[in-house]
Amino acid sequence: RQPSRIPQELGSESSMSPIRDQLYAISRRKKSILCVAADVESAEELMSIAEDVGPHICVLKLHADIIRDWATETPKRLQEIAARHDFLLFEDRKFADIGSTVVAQFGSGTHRIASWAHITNAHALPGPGVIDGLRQACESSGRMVGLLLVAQMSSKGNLIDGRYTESCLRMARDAFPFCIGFIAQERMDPTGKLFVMAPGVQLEAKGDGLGQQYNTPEHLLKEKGVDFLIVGRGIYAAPEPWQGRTKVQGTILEYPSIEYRE
Ligand code: 5FU
Repeated sequence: RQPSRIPQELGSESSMSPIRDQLYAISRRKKSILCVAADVESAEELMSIAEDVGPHICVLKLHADIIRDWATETPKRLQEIAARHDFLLFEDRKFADIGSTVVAQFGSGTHRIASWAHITNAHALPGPGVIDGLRQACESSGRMVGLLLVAQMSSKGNLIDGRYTESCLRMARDAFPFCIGFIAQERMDPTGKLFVMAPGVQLEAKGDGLGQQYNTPEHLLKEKGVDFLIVGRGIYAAPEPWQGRTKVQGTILEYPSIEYRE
């Protein structure tokens, strides 16, 4: 079985971004382009989803600020599960402030994201200072985190237009290899150096009544050329016939298999 869509263009740039190399290596090993969004409110639920989907995913995406009982050991437990099941941790923080503020938001506070996340993301709106601040926080913490810029959103009526998206592409190129890709709805960088993770994915394209818009995996991968899919409720809140752990496992099998051809 050959992966059909995993980015191949590592070339001479391969060693420039260890996080990106790690992500691609996991993707190849596990034959998966799946990132599961675990938007649950307790640490136990988060761990349970991480254990269930772990064997099938390359990335677990979370919003640490949703977890009501986040504790010092929560990231350690996540890191242990991530290491055991071979996936990366993506904190979907969407930083969007001036450089000096994001230094503190990234490195300090309750969540100390820079100390445990492999990947995080930011809006490009404040300008390159947001990237510089995040990079500085990484340098201070002594660990490199991969940054994704939010170049497009899946939500209805969002204010991002083509010009903004183009500016994101330029900012991301300037910030490579710290910036390794985008949150977007279509392929951004023709060279493939910067990859795209697309949220707003379900097997049936509909919405959620709060502005979320879904596309099918086929559409995003084949028509839009994205590299990785982010699936949340389509997996952990899938309807019958799956229940509990089996629900997650049963659903998840539908996603990675879409990516691969014999
Ligand atoms: F940047 C974005 C975006 O444009 N759309 C999103 O849906 C991020 N997201 C996140 O992806 C959102 O915060 C959720 O964590 C996840 C989608 O979850 P769903 O349950 O698959 O709708």
